[in-house]
Amino acid sequence: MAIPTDPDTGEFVRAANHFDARITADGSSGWPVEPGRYRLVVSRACPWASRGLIVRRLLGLEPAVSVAVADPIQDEKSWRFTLDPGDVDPVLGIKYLAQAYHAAEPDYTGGISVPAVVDVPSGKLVTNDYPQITLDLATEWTAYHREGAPRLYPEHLRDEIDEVNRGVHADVNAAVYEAGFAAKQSAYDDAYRRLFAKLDELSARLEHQRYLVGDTITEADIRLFTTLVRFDAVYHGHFKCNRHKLTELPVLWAYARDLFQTPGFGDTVDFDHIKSHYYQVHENINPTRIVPNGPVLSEWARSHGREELGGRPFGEGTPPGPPPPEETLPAQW
Ligand SMILES: N[C@@H](CCC(=O)N[C@@H](CS)C(=O)NCC(=O)O)C(=O)O
Repeated sequence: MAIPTDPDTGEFVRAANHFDARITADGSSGWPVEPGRYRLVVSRACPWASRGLIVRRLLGLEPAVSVAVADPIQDEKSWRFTLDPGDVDPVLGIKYLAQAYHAAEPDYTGGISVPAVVDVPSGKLVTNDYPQITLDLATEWTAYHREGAPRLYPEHLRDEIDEVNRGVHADVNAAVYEAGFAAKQSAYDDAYRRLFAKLDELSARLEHQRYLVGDTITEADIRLFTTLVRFDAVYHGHFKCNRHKLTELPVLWAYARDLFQTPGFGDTVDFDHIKSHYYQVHENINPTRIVPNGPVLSEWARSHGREELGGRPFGEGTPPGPPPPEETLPAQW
């Protein structure tokens, strides 16, 4: 996979999300909320797509929004459904996610990215606008949330969640990629510095409070979690984010384990998909495509002790039940 970088600065250039339609409860966008109508296409390797998997589980949206899981290894036509019988997604009837992009816009020549929400009847891509996808699952799909679903983006906390998310996006979620894909030392140095400064700041914030905003799980925790859970497996080595491992940052490590052990988080994580994607797809930074054997994953099950900080993970609500059988992942250690 070619990694676009700025020739002058050596900085990684992230493509914009081109399809940004919204699915709304009142249907005013032209895409009404409707159970069974949309398919969320993800890779379990991808941190941006994994937000959607977690939110869907926490909110109990599995019966309303189905999921297609792409092969973690893209080929030259990008994401493909080679994990499914006949290499075809059984609901959309396509081999490549690109077919949904081209059904929406035949002349589209941009990147084919996950997460992507596809309209099942027409086969057209509706949106790949990942920050909005999860917010809309939390706020537009409320009629189909399970009983006891948490409020992941409550109105009275939105300003604070948005502010935390801005910093986490720039200096954590995106910064690991900017370090890993930098083509010049200065670009790498800058991303590395911002990343670890932000992780230090987040460690201080989370030392005495269980969650990032308020005393319950919110969208902010989900966005931080998807980078932390990949940290030692891929970002520390492959992306050279190696001042410390997550396991050497006691507060963030306990925070990440706490979330991992919360139903809806760890049960969406597939470390095999994560490792095989990063190490095999980014051939420019790992030309041998060898996938490392470590790290030891059973540590994720270790107790975290953060119950002592109080907090109510689901607020007035309750944890979700186990994932549906067809989405249950094999034991990973
Ligand atoms: N669509 C977003 C973020 C999602 C994203 O980067 N997904 C990755 C996988 S982690 C992907 O699908 N990359 C393939 C591509 O953009 O062509 C973006 O363009 O920045």
